[in-house]
Amino acid sequence: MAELKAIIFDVDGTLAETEKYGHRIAFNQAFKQENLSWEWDVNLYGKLLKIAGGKERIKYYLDEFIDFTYPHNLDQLIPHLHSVKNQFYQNLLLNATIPLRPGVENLITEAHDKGIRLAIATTSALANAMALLDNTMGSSYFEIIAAGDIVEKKKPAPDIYNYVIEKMDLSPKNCLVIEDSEQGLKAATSAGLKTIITVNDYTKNDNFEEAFLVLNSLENISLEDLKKIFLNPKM
Ligand code: XBP
Ligand code: MG
Repeated sequence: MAELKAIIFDVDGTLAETEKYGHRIAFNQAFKQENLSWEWDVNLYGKLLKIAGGKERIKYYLDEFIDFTYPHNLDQLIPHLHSVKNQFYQNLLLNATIPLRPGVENLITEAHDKGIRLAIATTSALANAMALLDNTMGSSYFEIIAAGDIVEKKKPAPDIYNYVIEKMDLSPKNCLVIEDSEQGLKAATSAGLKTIITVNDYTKNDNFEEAFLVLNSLENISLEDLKKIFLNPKM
């Protein structure tokens, strides 16, 4: 039987409800500041979440949701908007902390204290992931924080998970992933990783057929529970 040696956490939607309380709001603040009439409401944002990555999401919106004539400087416009949005996001986290989801901090500290290796694999920009951690439990528990453009292809491609496993010199069979979305699940399972899903309002209707287990949250889930689940998901 493979031993559980490492847990790899997604960030947005898994550690905290950052899509709901942070990213969407920051995108809209950036559009407004840049005098764009775009407004992403909750329903539209749910659709846009199909594409991971802030820059990629803006491009998807322009391609599929509005009639937009591309300016000659689109290559600069999208990164510019994304960087304005990230400033708003980081300010928002400084001014009103988005709490970690129930059970997250307890599980991470317990796993860390008991020698389980921990990592982050996110499509968010590194500064955004750090802003969340710095404003909540800190980042020292994680051996690696793999984020954003560090790999060529974002989730649902497996690249970010392959990156973490390689850097930590781990075998996929010894790792467990905690994700919240179908795109994240695809990324992790394509990297050969067992994945537990904790759903949220944006992802509750996603297809999680390939998940090892689907939970509402990590509340009251101990490391011992996870170890048992890792060996036998039916327990
Ligand atoms: C979720 C994402 C991110 C955020 C926005 O990442 O897709 O793009 O919505 O963050 P994950 P950025 O679930 O993998 O943590 O604007 O920094 O990309
Ligand atoms: Mg996520």
